[in-house]
Amino acid sequence: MNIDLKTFKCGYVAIIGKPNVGKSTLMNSLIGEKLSITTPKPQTTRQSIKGIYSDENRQIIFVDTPGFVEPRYELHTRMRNIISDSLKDADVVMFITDIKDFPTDYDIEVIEKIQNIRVPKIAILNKIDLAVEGELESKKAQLQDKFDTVIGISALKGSQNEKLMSVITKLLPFSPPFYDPENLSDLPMRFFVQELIREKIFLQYAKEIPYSSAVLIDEYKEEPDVTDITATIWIERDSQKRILIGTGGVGLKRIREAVERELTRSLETRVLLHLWVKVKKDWRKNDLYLKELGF
Ligand SMILES: Nc1nc2c(ncn2[C@@H]2O[C@H](COP(=O)(O)OP(=O)(O)OP(=O)(O)O)[C@@H](O)[C@H]2O)c(=O)[nH]1
Ligand SMILES: [Mg+2]
Repeated sequence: MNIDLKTFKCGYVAIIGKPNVGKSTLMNSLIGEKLSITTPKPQTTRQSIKGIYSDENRQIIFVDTPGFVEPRYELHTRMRNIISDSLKDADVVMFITDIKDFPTDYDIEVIEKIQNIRVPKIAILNKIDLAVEGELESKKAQLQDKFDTVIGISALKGSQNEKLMSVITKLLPFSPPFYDPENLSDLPMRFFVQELIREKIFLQYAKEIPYSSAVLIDEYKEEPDVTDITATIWIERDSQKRILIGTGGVGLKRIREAVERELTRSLETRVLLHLWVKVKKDWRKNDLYLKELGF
């Protein structure tokens, strides 16, 4: 790729907002790859996930964050710290809200929190595919004075992607690229596998099981004709372990097959996944366990 360093732009864009508003969906849509898992349940994302977009004029490093949550567990406190850290490094802040729910108490809290951060801010009213006539204009008006730009989009449909990318580019500083333009992320493949397993748990189980689960990859072996992966799902209680595994192991088998199918497609090689379920009692409240699980 030929780049002109005099005009090249590069910077970090922090994506923040309440759980379930579509932050991860938007990042994936702008990058054109599924980097961050998305599910209909709130609090899907737990760590900050970088997605890197590069072309000959710019490199935009999106930082997808967990949604703001009321800290009920030590895990939530860490999720909050992740959001604060991503704001410290940001060149542009992109606040996302669900047009149908705006303004929630969370929205107001987040907007207040970012008011004094001295970088350009974009407000995004997402899910306009669900909005009624006139809703976009009236809600835009409520955000106009607090943000540099307010824009309505549907992250799911990718409407306005080009417009949004050009708004972001205008706000970015001139700088050479930070990452190799070939890279889409700075995270290793085993992280994405771990997240994919979590996504299937979120999609397959109701209530507490998804929130009580964490995944660690124990072994990742790439052989010429097969990628062989062993992972453990850590869960908080014995009763949950039984539900997760299911009668005769059907629950676990469904997760395994869904992950194998998706990975085989994206890695273009045969993938074998070996899954274990083990209990770490109340890991979300336990400092040591949280460290072991990578938080
Ligand atoms: N109708 C509609 N649904 C959307 C749109 N964008 C996202 N969604 C859905 O909203 C749900 C949540 O999306 P996510 O991208 O996981 O939300 P998030 O903000 O990353 O959530 P957390 O990671 O929990 O903070 C998913 O079911 C998405 O498919 C949109 O533009 N329109
Ligand atoms: Mg997310």
